[in-house]
Amino acid sequence: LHRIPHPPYRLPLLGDVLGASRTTPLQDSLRQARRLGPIFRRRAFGREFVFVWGARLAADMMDEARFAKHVGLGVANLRPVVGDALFTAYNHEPNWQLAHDVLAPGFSREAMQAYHPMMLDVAERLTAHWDRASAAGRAVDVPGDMTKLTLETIARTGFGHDFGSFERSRPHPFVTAMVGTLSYAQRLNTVPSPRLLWRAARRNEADIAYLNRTVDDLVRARRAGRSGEGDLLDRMLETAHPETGERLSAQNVRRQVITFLVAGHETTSGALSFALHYLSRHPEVAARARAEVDRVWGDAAAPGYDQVAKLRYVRRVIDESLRLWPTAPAFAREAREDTVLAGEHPMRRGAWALVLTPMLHRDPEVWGAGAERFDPDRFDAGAVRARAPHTFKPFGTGARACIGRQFALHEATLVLGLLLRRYELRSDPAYRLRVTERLTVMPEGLRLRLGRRTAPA
Ligand code: MNH
Repeated sequence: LHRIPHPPYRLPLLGDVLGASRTTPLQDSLRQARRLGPIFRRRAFGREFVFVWGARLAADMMDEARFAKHVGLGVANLRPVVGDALFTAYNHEPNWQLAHDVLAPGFSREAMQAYHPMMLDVAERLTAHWDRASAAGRAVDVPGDMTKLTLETIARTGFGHDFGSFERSRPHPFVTAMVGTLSYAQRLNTVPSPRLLWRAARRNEADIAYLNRTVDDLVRARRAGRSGEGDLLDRMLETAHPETGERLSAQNVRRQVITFLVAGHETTSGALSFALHYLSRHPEVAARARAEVDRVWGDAAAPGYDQVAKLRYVRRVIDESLRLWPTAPAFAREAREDTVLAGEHPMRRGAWALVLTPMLHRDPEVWGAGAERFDPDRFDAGAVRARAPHTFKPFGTGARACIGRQFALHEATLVLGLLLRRYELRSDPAYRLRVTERLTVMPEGLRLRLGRRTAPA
């Protein structure tokens, strides 16, 4: 450990005060990373964390034989809400494998094809909303509207539920409770004792109770009413494990539903928002993407599943946005046994480090000196083949990688395709990208003006 660099000015308790901020711990870590190099440690509020971002070191941590997901920090703080559901389960908990095997078919290609018309339906509620804004010459609130879209998409495809987000001027109370409980989890990391947050803790209890109540209503409605035609909730309630015949318990279903509603929308919303920001700032990229949409979709009233899969360049725009701003910006890995990281840093069994993906995705040894530049061509097939493995990890890695990856990518590609086909995106020249952090990242205050395109759709 003593060989791992750390910032100067160490004060007890307050940690590395220089540059430490409650609201932007991630961006502070990115600054430290640039000063301290590919592996560094940082005290924050009484605890010490090791960060890894150099491509060679990070790739070694992706070795599933020696490393596994570590449930710590922000993830562990969510356990009072979602316990052993997929995202927060410890590796050894039996409900992880059970839920993974039962739910994985809900993310197969066949399942995506079944979700596609529902995704399209929700996306059309967004364009109806944006049509009104563009007709009135009003700027749209990009992160706000993307969050409405992605929440409605996962609620509809996963659980046959409608939060009515587009019909509300304020966020649905479920979203408020969810944001409340996520920020509380993050704040817990920044104080020496949770007792300092007693007032917030009481609010948090109320938020959790509201989340639970919403989900219980949803399950009750499903049990009383029609089937969801094989959606995630049907799977959770009806499907037995293919080998053991075991089913998810009622308590576990509640935890999974909250997990999917949360994990299934914040990150995708951020990814779409960053992509729209970059598209608005790179008209040549937007023009190329739009030309692809026009070519592949023609004047089809509604694109089919395959027509979305064929938008290769739009997909590269999303990949490149996720490179610069992976919206779940870090994940933790722990040593399964005593080992030596990259032949240099001895680690005891259970020792862990955070992989700082926004920095891994900017390592000049992989991405070159212009790594900060937005350039979707980094993801054309030849460039991807030429790159070392484990250098692009927005969805995590190994057995505990994101189960919703294809879902998120299909949804984001479909929505960007629809928006590019329909609107010109006009950015406010005065806007400078500011990134807000909860457990996920989002372009703060991003607003765009829209021009309606007349041709061809
Ligand atoms: Mn998702 C795990 C990023 C969309 C559901 N997700 C992860 C992890 C990352 C991640 C990183 C691994 C975390 C860790 O190692 O601790 N997820 C994303 C991003 C997007 C995303 C960047 C969108 C863009 N995720 C989605 C969607 C869903 C979803 C959409 C659901 C529909 N994710 C999950 C679940 C897990 C996960 C569930 C936990 C999987 C497991 O541990 O088995």
